[in-house]
Amino acid sequence: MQITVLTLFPEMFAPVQESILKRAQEAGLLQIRLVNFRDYAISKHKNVDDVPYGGGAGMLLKPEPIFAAIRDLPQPPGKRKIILMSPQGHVFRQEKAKCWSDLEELVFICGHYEGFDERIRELADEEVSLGDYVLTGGELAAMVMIDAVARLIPGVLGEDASAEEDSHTDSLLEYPQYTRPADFEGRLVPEVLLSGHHAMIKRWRRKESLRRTFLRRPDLIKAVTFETDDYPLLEELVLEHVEIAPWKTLWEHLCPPPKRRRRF
Ligand code: 4H4
Repeated sequence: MQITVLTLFPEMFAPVQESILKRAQEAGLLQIRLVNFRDYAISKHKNVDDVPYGGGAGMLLKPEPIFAAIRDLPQPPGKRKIILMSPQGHVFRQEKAKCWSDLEELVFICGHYEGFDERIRELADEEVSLGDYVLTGGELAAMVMIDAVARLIPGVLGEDASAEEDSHTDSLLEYPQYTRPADFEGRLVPEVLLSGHHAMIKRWRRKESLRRTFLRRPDLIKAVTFETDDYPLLEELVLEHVEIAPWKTLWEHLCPPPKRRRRF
């Protein structure tokens, strides 16, 4: 995958040139190209921002340098999406990372200052926000998204690891995980994980994923597709946690109230 970032601060992207993403680039699984759109500024002083028409605080990124930088990109080998980083975009989630990980090229336009001239939005296929807050620039948000997407590219996490069972895969949080020692200051690893009984381990992990999701993120339950084998686990969990309200979420999800027929 080719990832291109339009930014005024290419030096900020050192973190995505290290560790797993560095190895992915060395293996040819990923290319990260940084384009400083100040290089495309047309004025003598290389201005990339200006005051807003109509007055108001702050500066806006001018359209010319960004349009010129996008037009100067080589034609993509295949599917490409241009992403505008902005707090006004839809919020980035794991399923978006999965969708993007199949693309040939992703282009991130990183805003700065108080935002963009509105005409810049015409360039973007999508406008995406890291979350419901305003940052000083889109660079940190772009790095987070690059990391979340790149780790889903086959081969990037290496032979052993897999993104298949990550949290937010099928909307469930991941089950608790343990490694050696089996007894750490009296804190024991659950016996089932030491049993070698793969079916029981799988059952325990699914139940703990369900438990953790209900307790921490009942808002995710509505997106869960329950399997037949989940129902006995859910019964056990309800009996183990009679005090928690999210079961209402569950019942509404499993047995939605009948749609009221409109009489008039
Ligand atoms: C861009 C501020 C656009 C306001 C910016 C607007 C985020 C975010 C972010 C610096 C820049 C801010 N980028 N996710 N959250 N006027 N970027 O806060 O369009 O609202 O990605 S505006």
